[in-house]
Amino acid sequence: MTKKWWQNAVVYQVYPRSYQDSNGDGIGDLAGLTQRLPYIKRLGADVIWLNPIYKSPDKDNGYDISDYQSIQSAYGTMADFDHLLDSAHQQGLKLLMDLVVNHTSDQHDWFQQSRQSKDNPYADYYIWRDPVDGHEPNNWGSYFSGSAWTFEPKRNQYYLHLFAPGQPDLNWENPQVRQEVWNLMRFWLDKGVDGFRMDVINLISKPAGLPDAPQAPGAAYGDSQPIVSDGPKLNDYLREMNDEVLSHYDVMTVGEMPGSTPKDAITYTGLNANELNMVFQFEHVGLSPNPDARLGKWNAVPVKLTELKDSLSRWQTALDGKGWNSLYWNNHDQPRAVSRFGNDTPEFRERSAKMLATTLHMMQGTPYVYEGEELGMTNVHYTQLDQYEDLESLNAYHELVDDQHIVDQPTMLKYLSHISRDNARTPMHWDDTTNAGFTTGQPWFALNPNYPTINAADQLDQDDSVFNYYRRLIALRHSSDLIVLGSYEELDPKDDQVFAYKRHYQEQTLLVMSNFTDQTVTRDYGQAEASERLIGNYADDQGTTLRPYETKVYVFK
Ligand code: TEU
Ligand code: CA
Repeated sequence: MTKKWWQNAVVYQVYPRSYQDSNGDGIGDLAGLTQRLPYIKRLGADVIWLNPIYKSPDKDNGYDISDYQSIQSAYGTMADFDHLLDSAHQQGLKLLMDLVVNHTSDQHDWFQQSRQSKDNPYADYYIWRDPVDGHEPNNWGSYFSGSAWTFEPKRNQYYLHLFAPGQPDLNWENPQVRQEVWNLMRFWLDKGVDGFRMDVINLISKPAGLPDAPQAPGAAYGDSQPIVSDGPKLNDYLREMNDEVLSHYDVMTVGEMPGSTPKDAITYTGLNANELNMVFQFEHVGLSPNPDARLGKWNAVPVKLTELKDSLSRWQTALDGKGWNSLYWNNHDQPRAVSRFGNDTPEFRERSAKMLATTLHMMQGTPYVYEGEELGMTNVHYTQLDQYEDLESLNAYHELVDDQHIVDQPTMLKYLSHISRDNARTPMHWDDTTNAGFTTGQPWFALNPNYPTINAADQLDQDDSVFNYYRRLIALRHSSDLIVLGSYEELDPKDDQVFAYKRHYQEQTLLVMSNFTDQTVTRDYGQAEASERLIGNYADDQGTTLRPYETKVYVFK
Protein backbone atom coordinates (compact mmCIF):
# COMPACT_ATOMS: atom_id res chain seq x y z
CA MET A 1 0.00 0.00 0.00
CA THR A 2 1.31 3.40 -0.80
CA LYS A 3 1.21 5.89 1.99
CA LYS A 4 -1.34 8.70 1.67
CA TRP A 5 -0.29 12.22 2.66
CA TRP A 6 -2.73 12.34 5.54
CA GLN A 7 -1.28 9.15 7.05
CA ASN A 8 1.95 10.99 7.56
CA ALA A 9 0.37 14.19 8.78
CA VAL A 10 -0.15 15.86 12.14
CA VAL A 11 -3.20 18.08 12.53
CA TYR A 12 -3.35 21.20 14.68
CA GLN A 13 -6.84 22.24 15.77
CA VAL A 14 -7.69 25.94 16.00
CA TYR A 15 -10.74 27.18 17.89
CA PRO A 16 -10.74 30.55 16.15
CA ARG A 17 -12.70 32.43 18.79
CA SER A 18 -9.96 31.78 21.32
CA TYR A 19 -6.82 31.81 19.19
CA GLN A 20 -5.74 35.34 18.29
CA ASP A 21 -7.70 38.58 18.16
CA SER A 22 -6.37 41.05 15.60
CA ASN A 23 -8.67 44.05 16.06
CA GLY A 24 -9.19 44.43 19.80
CA ASP A 25 -12.83 43.35 19.94
CA GLY A 26 -11.90 40.48 22.25
CA ILE A 27 -12.81 37.75 19.75
CA GLY A 28 -10.21 35.70 17.93
CA ASP A 29 -10.44 36.04 14.14
CA LEU A 30 -9.11 34.92 10.76
CA ALA A 31 -6.57 37.72 10.46
CA GLY A 32 -5.27 36.80 13.90
CA LEU A 33 -4.86 33.18 12.88
CA THR A 34 -3.09 34.25 9.68
CA GLN A 35 -0.54 36.12 11.81
CA ARG A 36 0.07 32.98 13.84
CA LEU A 37 0.63 30.54 10.97
CA PRO A 38 4.43 30.68 11.41
CA TYR A 39 3.95 29.44 14.98
CA ILE A 40 1.98 26.42 13.75
CA LYS A 41 4.58 25.84 11.08
CA ARG A 42 7.35 25.98 13.68
CA LEU A 43 5.58 23.29 15.68
CA GLY A 44 5.76 21.16 12.55
CA ALA A 45 2.05 20.46 12.04
CA ASP A 46 0.96 19.80 8.45
CA VAL A 47 -2.74 20.55 8.59
CA ILE A 48 -4.98 22.99 10.46
CA TRP A 49 -8.51 21.99 11.40
CA LEU A 50 -10.50 25.15 11.83
CA ASN A 51 -13.66 25.02 13.96
CA PRO A 52 -16.71 26.65 12.28
CA ILE A 53 -16.26 30.20 11.03
CA TYR A 54 -19.53 30.50 9.10
CA LYS A 55 -22.36 32.92 9.70
CA SER A 56 -24.13 31.87 12.88
CA PRO A 57 -26.27 33.19 15.74
CA ASP A 58 -23.61 31.52 17.92
CA LYS A 59 -25.92 29.65 20.24
CA ASP A 60 -23.31 26.88 20.18
CA ASN A 61 -20.20 28.83 19.16
CA GLY A 62 -20.66 28.37 15.45
CA TYR A 63 -22.09 24.83 15.39
CA ASP A 64 -25.42 26.44 14.46
CA ILE A 65 -24.87 27.73 10.93
CA SER A 66 -27.26 30.16 9.30
CA ASP A 67 -25.32 30.56 6.03
CA TYR A 68 -22.75 28.01 4.89
CA GLN A 69 -21.24 30.31 2.31
CA SER A 70 -20.45 33.38 4.32
CA ILE A 71 -18.06 34.17 7.10
CA GLN A 72 -19.20 35.17 10.57
CA SER A 73 -18.50 38.92 10.66
CA ALA A 74 -16.71 38.72 14.03
CA TYR A 75 -14.15 36.45 12.33
CA GLY A 76 -13.65 38.70 9.28
CA THR A 77 -14.65 38.64 5.64
CA MET A 78 -14.43 36.17 2.77
CA ALA A 79 -11.36 38.14 1.64
CA ASP A 80 -9.76 37.45 5.04
CA PHE A 81 -10.56 33.78 4.57
CA ASP A 82 -9.04 33.69 1.09
CA HIS A 83 -5.96 35.39 2.45
CA LEU A 84 -5.71 32.86 5.29
CA LEU A 85 -6.00 29.94 2.88
CA ASP A 86 -3.41 31.45 0.55
CA SER A 87 -0.96 32.18 3.32
CA ALA A 88 -1.41 28.70 4.75
CA HIS A 89 -0.72 27.11 1.39
CA GLN A 90 2.31 29.32 0.80
CA GLN A 91 3.72 28.12 4.10
CA GLY A 92 3.04 24.51 3.26
CA LEU A 93 0.07 24.14 5.61
CA LYS A 94 -3.22 22.56 4.65
CA LEU A 95 -6.59 23.70 5.93
CA LEU A 96 -9.56 21.55 6.95
CA MET A 97 -12.97 23.12 7.38
CA ASP A 98 -15.60 22.00 9.86
CA LEU A 99 -18.60 20.61 8.02
CA VAL A 100 -21.69 20.83 10.22
CA VAL A 101 -24.51 19.22 8.28
CA ASN A 102 -26.38 17.02 10.73
CA HIS A 103 -28.20 20.24 11.57
CA THR A 104 -28.36 23.91 10.67
CA SER A 105 -29.25 26.95 12.75
CA ASP A 106 -32.96 27.64 13.18
CA GLN A 107 -32.06 31.00 11.60
CA HIS A 108 -30.96 29.35 8.35
CA ASP A 109 -33.18 30.35 5.49
CA TRP A 110 -34.10 26.69 4.83
CA PHE A 111 -35.52 26.35 8.33
CA GLN A 112 -37.20 29.73 8.29
CA GLN A 113 -39.10 28.56 5.20
CA SER A 114 -39.59 25.01 6.39
CA ARG A 115 -41.36 26.02 9.59
CA GLN A 116 -43.98 28.13 7.77
CA SER A 117 -46.18 25.34 6.41
CA LYS A 118 -46.33 21.68 5.42
CA ASP A 119 -46.27 22.40 1.71
CA ASN A 120 -43.53 24.91 0.97
CA PRO A 121 -40.43 23.94 -1.08
CA TYR A 122 -38.42 23.46 2.12
CA ALA A 123 -41.14 21.63 4.05
CA ASP A 124 -39.22 18.33 4.05
CA TYR A 125 -35.74 19.73 4.65
CA TYR A 126 -36.03 18.95 8.36
CA ILE A 127 -37.51 16.16 10.48
CA TRP A 128 -41.10 17.08 11.30
CA ARG A 129 -43.58 14.83 13.11
CA ASP A 130 -47.15 15.15 14.31
CA PRO A 131 -47.76 15.21 18.06
CA VAL A 132 -48.59 11.83 19.62
CA ASP A 133 -51.42 12.14 22.17
CA GLY A 134 -50.66 15.85 22.35
CA HIS A 135 -46.99 15.18 23.19
CA GLU A 136 -43.56 14.85 21.61
CA PRO A 137 -43.37 12.02 19.03
CA ASN A 138 -40.89 10.02 21.16
CA ASN A 139 -38.85 10.14 24.37
CA TRP A 140 -35.53 11.34 22.90
CA GLY A 141 -33.57 13.79 25.01
CA SER A 142 -31.32 16.44 23.50
CA TYR A 143 -27.54 16.30 24.02
CA PHE A 144 -27.97 19.76 25.47
CA SER A 145 -30.77 18.89 27.98
CA GLY A 146 -34.54 18.86 27.60
CA SER A 147 -36.50 17.11 24.88
CA ALA A 148 -35.06 16.65 21.39
CA TRP A 149 -38.35 17.98 20.01
CA THR A 150 -39.74 21.51 19.80
CA PHE A 151 -43.30 22.35 18.80
CA GLU A 152 -44.00 24.72 15.88
CA PRO A 153 -47.57 26.06 16.06
CA LYS A 154 -47.58 27.12 12.39
CA ARG A 155 -47.30 23.50 11.29
CA ASN A 156 -48.89 22.02 14.38
CA GLN A 157 -45.87 19.71 14.39
CA TYR A 158 -42.65 19.07 16.27
CA TYR A 159 -39.19 19.32 14.73
CA LEU A 160 -36.25 17.18 15.82
CA HIS A 161 -33.08 18.70 17.25
CA LEU A 162 -30.56 16.27 18.74
CA PHE A 163 -28.72 19.34 20.04
CA ALA A 164 -30.21 22.74 21.03
CA PRO A 165 -33.63 23.91 19.77
CA GLY A 166 -31.64 26.38 17.64
CA GLN A 167 -30.01 23.41 15.84
CA PRO A 168 -32.78 21.58 13.90
CA ASP A 169 -31.69 18.27 12.30
CA LEU A 170 -31.65 18.13 8.52
CA ASN A 171 -33.67 15.42 6.80
CA TRP A 172 -31.03 13.42 4.92
CA GLU A 173 -33.73 11.17 3.46
CA ASN A 174 -34.61 14.07 1.19
CA PRO A 175 -32.36 13.94 -1.92
CA GLN A 176 -32.63 17.71 -2.29
CA VAL A 177 -31.02 18.15 1.12
CA ARG A 178 -28.14 15.95 0.05
CA GLN A 179 -27.70 18.00 -3.14
CA GLU A 180 -27.53 21.17 -1.05
CA VAL A 181 -24.82 19.61 1.09
CA TRP A 182 -22.80 18.43 -1.93
CA ASN A 183 -23.04 21.94 -3.35
CA LEU A 184 -21.82 23.70 -0.27
CA MET A 185 -18.96 21.23 0.03
CA ARG A 186 -17.96 21.96 -3.58
CA PHE A 187 -18.07 25.68 -2.85
CA TRP A 188 -15.29 25.32 -0.25
CA LEU A 189 -13.34 22.65 -2.11
CA ASP A 190 -13.31 24.80 -5.23
CA LYS A 191 -11.71 27.53 -3.16
CA GLY A 192 -8.93 25.07 -2.44
CA VAL A 193 -9.59 23.89 1.10
CA ASP A 194 -7.93 20.58 1.85
CA GLY A 195 -10.77 18.65 3.40
CA PHE A 196 -13.34 18.46 6.14
CA ARG A 197 -13.82 17.45 9.73
CA MET A 198 -17.45 16.35 9.70
CA ASP A 199 -19.46 17.20 12.77
CA VAL A 200 -21.47 14.27 14.27
CA ILE A 201 -21.62 12.77 10.81
CA ASN A 202 -22.66 9.36 12.16
CA LEU A 203 -25.95 10.84 13.39
CA ILE A 204 -27.34 11.83 9.97
CA SER A 205 -29.30 8.66 9.24
CA LYS A 206 -32.19 8.29 11.66
CA PRO A 207 -33.76 4.86 12.21
CA ALA A 208 -37.09 4.20 10.50
CA GLY A 209 -40.05 4.98 12.74
CA LEU A 210 -37.91 6.95 15.21
CA PRO A 211 -38.46 4.45 18.04
CA ASP A 212 -38.19 5.36 21.73
CA ALA A 213 -34.69 5.27 23.21
CA PRO A 214 -33.47 3.47 26.34
CA GLN A 215 -34.27 5.58 29.39
CA ALA A 216 -32.38 5.31 32.71
CA PRO A 217 -34.68 4.92 35.74
CA GLY A 218 -35.61 8.39 36.96
CA ALA A 219 -34.14 10.14 33.90
CA ALA A 220 -36.34 12.76 32.25
CA TYR A 221 -35.63 11.55 28.69
CA GLY A 222 -34.28 8.62 26.73
CA ASP A 223 -30.70 8.54 25.45
CA SER A 224 -31.00 8.73 21.68
CA GLN A 225 -27.33 8.07 20.95
CA PRO A 226 -27.42 4.27 20.67
CA ILE A 227 -30.52 4.56 18.50
CA VAL A 228 -29.36 7.35 16.24
CA SER A 229 -25.65 6.75 15.78
CA ASP A 230 -24.47 4.70 12.78
CA GLY A 231 -27.98 4.58 11.32
CA PRO A 232 -29.20 2.32 8.50
CA LYS A 233 -28.30 4.59 5.56
CA LEU A 234 -25.12 6.14 6.88
CA ASN A 235 -22.82 4.12 4.63
CA ASP A 236 -24.99 4.92 1.61
CA TYR A 237 -24.91 8.64 2.33
CA LEU A 238 -21.17 8.67 2.87
CA ARG A 239 -20.58 6.72 -0.32
CA GLU A 240 -22.81 9.10 -2.26
CA MET A 241 -20.88 12.02 -0.77
CA ASN A 242 -17.68 10.40 -1.91
CA ASP A 243 -18.92 9.69 -5.45
CA GLU A 244 -20.49 13.09 -5.90
CA VAL A 245 -17.90 15.26 -4.23
CA LEU A 246 -14.87 13.95 -2.38
CA SER A 247 -13.50 11.61 -5.03
CA HIS A 248 -13.07 14.60 -7.34
CA TYR A 249 -10.55 16.28 -5.04
CA ASP A 250 -7.36 15.22 -3.22
CA VAL A 251 -8.56 15.93 0.27
CA MET A 252 -8.58 14.55 3.78
CA THR A 253 -11.71 13.72 5.76
CA VAL A 254 -12.35 12.87 9.37
CA GLY A 255 -15.83 12.06 10.62
CA GLU A 256 -16.78 12.85 14.20
CA MET A 257 -18.59 9.71 15.39
CA PRO A 258 -19.82 9.49 18.97
CA GLY A 259 -20.82 5.89 19.74
CA SER A 260 -19.03 4.25 16.81
CA THR A 261 -17.22 0.96 17.44
CA PRO A 262 -14.04 -0.25 15.69
CA LYS A 263 -16.25 -2.46 13.54
CA ASP A 264 -18.30 0.55 12.41
CA ALA A 265 -15.15 2.59 11.84
CA ILE A 266 -13.73 -0.03 9.49
CA THR A 267 -16.81 0.23 7.30
CA TYR A 268 -16.27 4.00 6.95
CA THR A 269 -12.49 4.17 6.74
CA GLY A 270 -11.72 0.80 5.16
CA LEU A 271 -9.31 0.93 2.27
CA ASN A 272 -12.01 0.11 -0.25
CA ALA A 273 -14.87 1.72 1.61
CA ASN A 274 -14.66 4.95 -0.39
CA GLU A 275 -16.26 6.86 2.43
CA LEU A 276 -13.97 8.68 4.88
CA ASN A 277 -10.25 8.63 5.70
CA MET A 278 -10.64 8.40 9.48
CA VAL A 279 -13.06 8.95 12.34
CA PHE A 280 -12.97 10.56 15.75
CA GLN A 281 -14.13 7.82 18.08
CA PHE A 282 -15.29 8.63 21.62
CA GLU A 283 -14.51 5.53 23.65
CA HIS A 284 -11.43 6.75 25.49
CA VAL A 285 -13.00 10.13 26.34
CA GLY A 286 -16.14 8.48 27.69
CA LEU A 287 -14.56 5.94 30.01
CA SER A 288 -15.69 7.34 33.34
CA PRO A 289 -19.40 8.03 33.02
CA ASN A 290 -21.23 8.75 36.25
CA PRO A 291 -22.39 5.50 37.91
CA ASP A 292 -25.76 7.26 38.21
CA ALA A 293 -26.84 7.04 34.55
CA ARG A 294 -29.07 10.10 34.90
CA LEU A 295 -25.88 12.17 35.25
CA GLY A 296 -24.31 10.85 32.05
CA LYS A 297 -20.92 12.40 31.32
CA TRP A 298 -20.96 14.58 34.46
CA ASN A 299 -18.46 13.16 36.93
CA ALA A 300 -15.09 13.89 38.50
CA VAL A 301 -13.62 10.41 38.63
CA PRO A 302 -10.18 9.89 37.11
CA VAL A 303 -10.05 7.38 34.29
CA LYS A 304 -8.60 3.96 35.20
CA LEU A 305 -5.36 3.39 33.33
CA THR A 306 -6.17 -0.24 32.57
CA GLU A 307 -9.44 0.80 30.90
CA LEU A 308 -7.72 3.53 28.94
CA LYS A 309 -5.08 1.09 27.74
CA ASP A 310 -7.66 -1.49 26.83
CA SER A 311 -9.67 0.98 24.79
CA LEU A 312 -6.84 2.62 22.86
CA SER A 313 -5.13 -0.71 22.28
CA ARG A 314 -8.30 -2.29 20.93
CA TRP A 315 -8.66 0.52 18.37
CA GLN A 316 -5.00 0.23 17.42
CA THR A 317 -5.24 -3.49 16.78
CA ALA A 318 -8.67 -3.52 15.17
CA LEU A 319 -7.92 -0.89 12.53
CA ASP A 320 -4.38 -1.99 11.67
CA GLY A 321 -4.28 -2.71 7.94
CA LYS A 322 -8.06 -2.30 7.70
CA GLY A 323 -8.82 1.34 8.40
CA TRP A 324 -7.10 4.34 9.91
CA ASN A 325 -7.22 5.88 13.41
CA SER A 326 -7.23 9.48 14.47
CA LEU A 327 -5.39 10.07 17.71
CA TYR A 328 -6.49 12.71 20.20
CA TRP A 329 -6.55 13.42 23.92
CA ASN A 330 -8.68 16.55 23.79
CA ASN A 331 -10.44 19.09 21.60
CA HIS A 332 -12.89 21.98 22.05
CA ASP A 333 -15.46 19.60 23.63
CA GLN A 334 -13.18 17.90 26.12
CA PRO A 335 -11.27 19.02 29.20
CA ARG A 336 -7.55 19.69 28.86
CA ALA A 337 -5.52 16.50 28.45
CA VAL A 338 -2.94 17.22 31.15
CA SER A 339 -5.66 17.92 33.72
CA ARG A 340 -7.70 14.88 32.82
CA PHE A 341 -5.18 12.13 32.08
CA GLY A 342 -1.98 13.59 33.54
CA ASN A 343 -1.21 15.79 36.54
CA ASP A 344 -1.58 19.55 36.23
CA THR A 345 0.15 20.52 39.50
CA PRO A 346 3.25 22.71 39.00
CA GLU A 347 5.48 19.81 40.04
CA PHE A 348 4.32 17.37 37.36
CA ARG A 349 2.54 19.36 34.68
CA GLU A 350 5.32 19.49 32.10
CA ARG A 351 6.48 15.93 32.63
CA SER A 352 3.01 14.50 32.42
CA ALA A 353 2.06 16.61 29.39
CA LYS A 354 5.10 15.24 27.54
CA MET A 355 4.34 11.74 28.74
CA LEU A 356 0.79 11.88 27.37
CA ALA A 357 2.00 13.34 24.09
CA THR A 358 4.52 10.54 23.66
CA THR A 359 2.01 7.82 24.49
CA LEU A 360 -0.35 9.09 21.79
CA HIS A 361 2.08 10.25 19.10
CA MET A 362 3.88 6.92 18.93
CA MET A 363 0.64 5.13 18.00
CA GLN A 364 -0.67 4.31 14.52
CA GLY A 365 -3.00 6.97 13.16
CA THR A 366 -3.11 10.69 12.51
CA PRO A 367 -2.41 12.74 15.66
CA TYR A 368 -4.42 15.86 16.48
CA VAL A 369 -3.04 18.61 18.71
CA TYR A 370 -5.61 21.00 20.17
CA GLU A 371 -4.45 24.62 20.50
CA GLY A 372 -2.54 25.13 23.75
CA GLU A 373 -2.05 21.40 24.30
CA GLU A 374 1.45 21.88 22.89
CA LEU A 375 2.13 24.24 25.82
CA GLY A 376 0.60 21.95 28.42
CA MET A 377 -2.32 24.32 29.03
CA THR A 378 -4.58 23.17 31.89
CA ASN A 379 -8.23 23.15 32.88
CA VAL A 380 -9.35 26.55 34.15
CA HIS A 381 -10.71 25.21 37.47
CA TYR A 382 -13.67 27.54 37.77
CA THR A 383 -15.61 27.51 41.05
CA GLN A 384 -18.77 29.45 40.14
CA LEU A 385 -21.53 28.87 37.65
CA ASP A 386 -21.45 32.43 36.29
CA GLN A 387 -17.91 31.85 35.05
CA TYR A 388 -19.19 29.37 32.44
CA GLU A 389 -20.29 30.21 28.88
CA ASP A 390 -20.99 26.85 27.24
CA LEU A 391 -24.66 26.02 26.74
CA GLU A 392 -24.16 22.31 27.37
CA SER A 393 -22.65 23.02 30.79
CA LEU A 394 -25.19 25.68 31.76
CA ASN A 395 -28.21 23.67 30.61
CA ALA A 396 -27.02 20.54 32.36
CA TYR A 397 -26.52 22.44 35.59
CA HIS A 398 -30.02 23.90 35.48
CA GLU A 399 -31.64 20.62 34.54
CA LEU A 400 -29.81 18.43 37.07
CA VAL A 401 -29.45 20.84 40.02
CA ASP A 402 -32.36 23.29 39.78
CA ASP A 403 -35.11 21.33 38.05
CA GLN A 404 -34.57 17.69 38.93
CA HIS A 405 -32.53 17.98 42.14
CA ILE A 406 -30.52 14.90 41.16
CA VAL A 407 -27.25 16.42 42.31
CA ASP A 408 -26.33 19.27 44.67
CA GLN A 409 -24.68 22.51 43.65
CA PRO A 410 -21.12 21.91 44.97
CA THR A 411 -21.00 18.46 43.40
CA MET A 412 -22.17 19.70 40.01
CA LEU A 413 -19.65 22.56 40.14
CA LYS A 414 -16.96 19.97 40.82
CA TYR A 415 -18.14 17.96 37.80
CA LEU A 416 -18.08 21.05 35.58
CA SER A 417 -14.56 21.98 36.64
CA HIS A 418 -13.49 18.44 35.79
CA ILE A 419 -15.20 17.93 32.46
CA SER A 420 -16.93 21.06 31.09
CA ARG A 421 -16.15 21.99 27.49
CA ASP A 422 -15.26 25.49 28.71
CA ASN A 423 -12.01 24.13 30.15
CA ALA A 424 -10.68 23.94 26.62
CA ARG A 425 -12.14 27.21 25.38
CA THR A 426 -10.23 29.84 27.35
CA PRO A 427 -8.06 31.97 25.06
CA MET A 428 -4.63 30.86 23.89
CA HIS A 429 -1.57 31.87 25.91
CA TRP A 430 0.89 33.69 23.66
CA ASP A 431 2.98 35.56 26.24
CA ASP A 432 2.89 36.96 29.77
CA THR A 433 1.53 40.42 28.94
CA THR A 434 -2.08 41.43 29.73
CA ASN A 435 -4.52 38.83 28.41
CA ALA A 436 -1.59 36.70 27.29
CA GLY A 437 -1.26 38.60 24.01
CA PHE A 438 -4.60 37.17 22.89
CA THR A 439 -6.32 40.56 22.69
CA THR A 440 -5.71 44.21 23.45
CA GLY A 441 -9.41 44.53 24.33
CA GLN A 442 -11.79 42.77 26.67
CA PRO A 443 -11.57 39.01 25.96
CA TRP A 444 -14.89 37.30 25.12
CA PHE A 445 -14.03 34.68 27.74
CA ALA A 446 -11.72 35.10 30.73
CA LEU A 447 -8.21 33.72 30.44
CA ASN A 448 -6.83 30.97 32.60
CA PRO A 449 -4.94 32.96 35.28
CA ASN A 450 -1.91 30.69 34.93
CA TYR A 451 -0.83 32.26 31.61
CA PRO A 452 2.17 34.12 33.11
CA THR A 453 3.80 30.74 33.74
CA ILE A 454 2.37 28.76 30.79
CA ASN A 455 2.77 30.60 27.49
CA ALA A 456 4.27 30.27 24.04
CA ALA A 457 6.83 33.08 24.28
CA ASP A 458 8.39 31.41 27.28
CA GLN A 459 8.49 27.98 25.68
CA LEU A 460 9.61 28.66 22.13
CA ASP A 461 13.26 29.14 22.97
CA GLN A 462 13.54 26.69 25.83
CA ASP A 463 14.88 23.48 24.48
CA ASP A 464 13.15 21.29 27.08
CA SER A 465 9.74 23.01 26.92
CA VAL A 466 6.53 21.13 26.24
CA PHE A 467 6.32 22.98 22.90
CA ASN A 468 9.75 21.82 21.75
CA TYR A 469 9.02 18.31 22.94
CA TYR A 470 5.93 18.22 20.71
CA ARG A 471 8.03 19.62 17.88
CA ARG A 472 10.43 16.69 18.27
CA LEU A 473 7.63 14.12 18.42
CA ILE A 474 6.13 15.51 15.21
CA ALA A 475 9.49 15.52 13.47
CA LEU A 476 10.05 11.89 14.49
CA ARG A 477 6.76 10.85 12.94
CA HIS A 478 7.64 12.63 9.72
CA SER A 479 10.87 10.70 9.44
CA SER A 480 9.75 7.21 10.43
CA ASP A 481 7.61 4.62 8.68
CA LEU A 482 7.93 2.54 11.82
CA ILE A 483 5.95 5.21 13.69
CA VAL A 484 3.48 5.83 10.89
CA LEU A 485 2.80 2.29 9.71
CA GLY A 486 4.10 -0.17 12.32
CA SER A 487 1.68 -2.68 13.78
CA TYR A 488 0.78 -2.47 17.45
CA GLU A 489 1.40 -4.83 20.34
CA GLU A 490 0.22 -3.98 23.84
CA LEU A 491 2.43 -5.05 26.77
CA ASP A 492 1.10 -5.98 30.20
CA PRO A 493 -2.54 -4.91 29.81
CA LYS A 494 -3.18 -5.41 33.55
CA ASP A 495 -0.40 -3.07 34.65
CA ASP A 496 -2.25 -0.15 36.23
CA GLN A 497 0.78 2.17 36.46
CA VAL A 498 2.58 1.91 33.16
CA PHE A 499 1.28 2.10 29.58
CA ALA A 500 3.72 0.15 27.44
CA TYR A 501 3.52 -1.05 23.87
CA LYS A 502 5.59 -2.06 20.90
CA ARG A 503 5.31 -1.21 17.23
CA HIS A 504 6.67 -3.51 14.55
CA TYR A 505 7.61 -2.64 10.98
CA GLN A 506 9.79 -4.72 8.70
CA GLU A 507 12.84 -5.62 10.81
CA GLN A 508 12.38 -2.81 13.32
CA THR A 509 10.68 -2.56 16.68
CA LEU A 510 9.70 0.50 18.65
CA LEU A 511 9.20 0.26 22.41
CA VAL A 512 7.18 2.93 24.21
CA MET A 513 6.77 3.04 27.99
CA SER A 514 4.97 5.68 29.99
CA ASN A 515 4.61 5.93 33.74
CA PHE A 516 1.15 7.35 34.47
CA THR A 517 1.85 7.80 38.21
CA ASP A 518 3.78 10.18 40.46
CA GLN A 519 5.73 7.21 41.86
CA THR A 520 9.04 5.76 40.76
CA VAL A 521 8.53 2.27 39.40
CA THR A 522 10.70 -0.40 37.78
CA ARG A 523 9.89 -2.17 34.53
CA ASP A 524 11.97 -4.32 32.25
CA TYR A 525 10.80 -4.75 28.66
CA GLY A 526 14.28 -5.62 27.44
CA GLN A 527 15.18 -1.97 26.85
CA ALA A 528 18.83 -2.73 27.67
CA GLU A 529 19.04 -4.41 24.24
CA ALA A 530 17.76 -1.38 22.33
CA SER A 531 19.92 0.33 19.72
CA GLU A 532 18.84 3.79 20.74
CA ARG A 533 16.56 5.85 23.03
CA LEU A 534 14.67 7.96 20.49
CA ILE A 535 13.07 10.41 22.89
CA GLY A 536 12.21 10.76 26.58
CA ASN A 537 11.06 13.38 29.05
CA TYR A 538 14.01 13.09 31.46
CA ALA A 539 17.48 14.12 30.30
CA ASP A 540 19.18 10.92 31.39
CA ASP A 541 18.13 7.29 31.11
CA GLN A 542 18.07 5.13 34.22
CA GLY A 543 17.40 1.82 32.50
CA THR A 544 14.62 -0.13 34.15
CA THR A 545 13.72 2.78 36.45
CA LEU A 546 10.76 4.93 35.47
CA ARG A 547 10.59 8.14 37.49
CA PRO A 548 7.26 10.01 38.07
CA TYR A 549 5.48 10.44 34.71
CA GLU A 550 8.60 9.32 32.88
CA THR A 551 8.16 8.29 29.27
CA LYS A 552 10.74 6.86 26.93
CA VAL A 553 10.88 5.41 23.48
CA TYR A 554 13.46 2.95 22.14
CA VAL A 555 14.21 1.53 18.72
CA PHE A 556 15.51 -1.95 18.09
CA LYS A 557 17.09 -2.47 14.69
O1 TEU B 1 -19.97 17.51 19.22
C1 TEU B 1 -20.76 16.40 19.31
C2 TEU B 1 -20.70 15.56 20.52
O2 TEU B 1 -21.13 14.44 20.47
C3 TEU B 1 -20.18 15.98 21.83
O3 TEU B 1 -18.84 16.00 21.98
C4 TEU B 1 -20.92 17.17 22.36
O4 TEU B 1 -20.24 18.35 22.17
C5 TEU B 1 -21.19 17.06 23.83
O5 TEU B 1 -20.04 17.35 24.55
C6 TEU B 1 -21.83 15.78 24.25
O6 TEU B 1 -21.84 15.69 25.63
C7 TEU B 1 -20.04 18.28 18.06
C8 TEU B 1 -19.18 19.52 18.20
O7 TEU B 1 -17.85 19.16 18.32
C9 TEU B 1 -19.69 20.32 19.35
O8 TEU B 1 -18.88 21.42 19.64
C10 TEU B 1 -21.08 20.75 19.00
O9 TEU B 1 -21.66 21.41 20.09
C11 TEU B 1 -21.98 19.57 18.61
O10 TEU B 1 -21.35 18.67 17.73
C12 TEU B 1 -23.21 20.07 17.89
O11 TEU B 1 -22.88 20.56 16.64
CA1 CA C 1 -11.41 40.11 16.61
